[in-house]
Amino acid sequence: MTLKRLIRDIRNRRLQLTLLGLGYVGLTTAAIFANAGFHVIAMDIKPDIVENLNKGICAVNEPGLEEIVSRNTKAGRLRATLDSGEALAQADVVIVSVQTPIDRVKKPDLSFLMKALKGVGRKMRKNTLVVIGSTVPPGTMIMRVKPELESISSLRADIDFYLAYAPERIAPSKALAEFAESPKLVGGIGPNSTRMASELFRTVCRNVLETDASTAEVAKLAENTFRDVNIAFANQLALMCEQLGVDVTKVISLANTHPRVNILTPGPGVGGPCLPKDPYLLLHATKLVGSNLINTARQVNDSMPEHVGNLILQALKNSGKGTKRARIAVLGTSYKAEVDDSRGSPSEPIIRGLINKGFEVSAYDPRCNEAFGARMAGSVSKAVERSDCLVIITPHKEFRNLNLRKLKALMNRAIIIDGARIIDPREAKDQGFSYYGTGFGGK
Ligand code: SAJ
Repeated sequence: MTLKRLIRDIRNRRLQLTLLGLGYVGLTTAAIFANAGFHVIAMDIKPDIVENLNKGICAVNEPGLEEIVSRNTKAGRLRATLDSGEALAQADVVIVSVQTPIDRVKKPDLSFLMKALKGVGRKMRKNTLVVIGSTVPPGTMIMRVKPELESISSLRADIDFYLAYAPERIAPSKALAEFAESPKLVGGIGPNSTRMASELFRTVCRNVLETDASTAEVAKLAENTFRDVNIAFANQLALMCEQLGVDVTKVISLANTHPRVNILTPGPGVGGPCLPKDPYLLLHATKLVGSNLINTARQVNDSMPEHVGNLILQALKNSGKGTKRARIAVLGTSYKAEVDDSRGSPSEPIIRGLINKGFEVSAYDPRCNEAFGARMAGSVSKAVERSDCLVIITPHKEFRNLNLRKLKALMNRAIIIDGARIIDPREAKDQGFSYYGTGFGGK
């Protein structure tokens, strides 16, 4: 089959697409390609995810996704299986979207990816297009993926089969719109691979940016690492503002009026599946000499939950009644606003730290069922009932307009620790609260 014919088949949706890994990114990708008219078989090792998808039920809570999943499973364009052999048997295109976590010593763990590649290599035929969507450390495509697939299949990359890296940049809760609208990086292992993969993504993305696989690997990691470093700067500034007696939110909003300055938002810590991990994937591939901005930024961001814990202790001591048998109400356990995902959430170390100190902790989150060992409350009011201190971690919309007067009446002590900085300090004080917040050095 010539390159031209393959491209024609992509445009006519005449290819069978197999997706390996049905996490939040994989599931979104599978549903979007099926919706564009491709026949998609998706494979995952988790039986509940596979079973649900075949019933048209979506395992992740993403606005609009379930409707697409349900429509396309009914139409017969999307189905899931536990059997990778079956999923790969007829595949013309394979997209690999398995997890690439870091281990306890922050080293990349590529075992899921390498296992998936073994299966792909065995079943691959001439002209198959293989796309790696998982975030990977620089050099992985050239040094690990290409040799693995070539040696198992005895086919040559960019000649007998096509191989490209196409990292995902979508943000939870806006995944469908971002998949279509945000520029898609596509980096082939050679020119033919870039061409094929970019044709594929042009069927579902408005704007495809072509590059080579190694550049795309670094670019993907540079994005999230830049965000992490920028947030670390904001957090460091917050800690300094507390000592300097000024409010970091005012400082940042003034500094950001400069047309070329964009400081991100300080908070109780950086969580989620990407930012706490991707800087380590980037660092791992190189040997930096001297001071290391990226590691330092990680340390600053990782120190923020402890800082919130210290603000809580300080506030309880300052209240005159001490910390003994204190009851703490925590609002928010998801890692960021309006998502139900608690992976890496700063609430975890904060809540566990409080429990370890012998405090009684209740938690409420309108989206997320995780309580990290705290008593799960059903509402803000239930969480704060008889508490000594209200701690706000996740800036969910629901927490932005709290009725402070009502909450104060329910609480034992009127203390607010605003980790997420969403309460107006003036209003809290007017309602009789002692107010503490990340980067709030004001009076
Ligand atoms: N955070 C701050 N201050 C900020 C922004 C975020 O403290 O100014 C914290 C959040 O509260 C959260 C963590 O950082 O705990 C991560 O938040 P994030 O908004 O950067 O979002 P993620 O982890 O959901 O990242 C995704 C990324 N997607 C992928 O890598 C697949 C990323 O590429 C996007 O840039 C990002 O969403 C986005 O822009 O929303």
